[in-house]
Amino acid sequence: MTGKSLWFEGIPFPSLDYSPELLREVQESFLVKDEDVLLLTFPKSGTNWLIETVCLIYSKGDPKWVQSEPIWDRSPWVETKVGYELLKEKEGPRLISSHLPIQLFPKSFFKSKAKMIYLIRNPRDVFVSGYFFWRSAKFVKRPQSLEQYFDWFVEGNVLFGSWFDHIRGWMSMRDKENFLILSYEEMKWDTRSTVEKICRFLGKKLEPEELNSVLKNSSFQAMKENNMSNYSLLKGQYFEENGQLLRKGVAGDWKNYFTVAQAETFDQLFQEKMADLPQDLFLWK
Ligand code: PPS
Repeated sequence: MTGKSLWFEGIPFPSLDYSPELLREVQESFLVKDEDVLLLTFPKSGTNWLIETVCLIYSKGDPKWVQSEPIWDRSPWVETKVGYELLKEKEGPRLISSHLPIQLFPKSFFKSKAKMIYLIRNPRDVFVSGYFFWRSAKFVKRPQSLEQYFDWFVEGNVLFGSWFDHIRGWMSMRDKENFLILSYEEMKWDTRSTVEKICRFLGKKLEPEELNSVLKNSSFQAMKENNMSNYSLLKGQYFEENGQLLRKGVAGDWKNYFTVAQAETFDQLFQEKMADLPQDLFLWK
């Protein structure tokens, strides 16, 4: 059975583990603490890679933690019922994941000193990754074809809303010192430097062998083989057997799927919606 979306404030959410009451409570009442670290993305931007990397930085490259606790418990999703309950109970500095657009994010964050990392990915690759992922999910309205999903995506009628609005909203934070913007593409092209950048931002110092271990254990292959990180534990209840979180893990896969007409439509839309933002935010160009 495939699910329907849950609509809240004009944004579609997954139907399972989300509710309008909870989304309102998260926004109004969830208390972000100064020592929390928040990992923010539009879905399919490389969130789990970022989470795994940060967990490994916290454990100084020791893979025990990432190999023994599911990724959604290590850095719970604040907007889900399960994640919200877990976070309220957690002591000490917390890692918190979220796909929420800025206007629905916990208000307390904006008065806190908590650090946030926002990861951007080429929306064309976000689109392709999402298409294949949601086709195997049981809790969303599934796209029937790439063409159909393309129309949904450009209209912003996909989970967590318009990619363009999500980015624009969060980019308003870009000059704040507790806000770090990274891109999936820079993580791919120079993973080591990106991990070093994250360490500097979080005030963490790693020895060279610890850094090597972070890189090794957060690699695509290591994550694909790690049952605590590859979502295989969710197969059956949430996903079909063929569902894969770690599908290809490359930059530029959209070129294998877009028609010339779709590429032109997308370029034009991007130009219309994003021209006034600094273009060096978009490293895939
Ligand atoms: S979700 O469901 O929104 O949380 O998905 P998310 O984790 O944001 O994005 C999934 C895509 O990230 C890729 N991925 C990686 N790429 C490179 N290296 C590593 N270690 C890695 N881990 C996850 C994953 O393969 C998805 O991209 P696609 O293009 O579908 O392969």
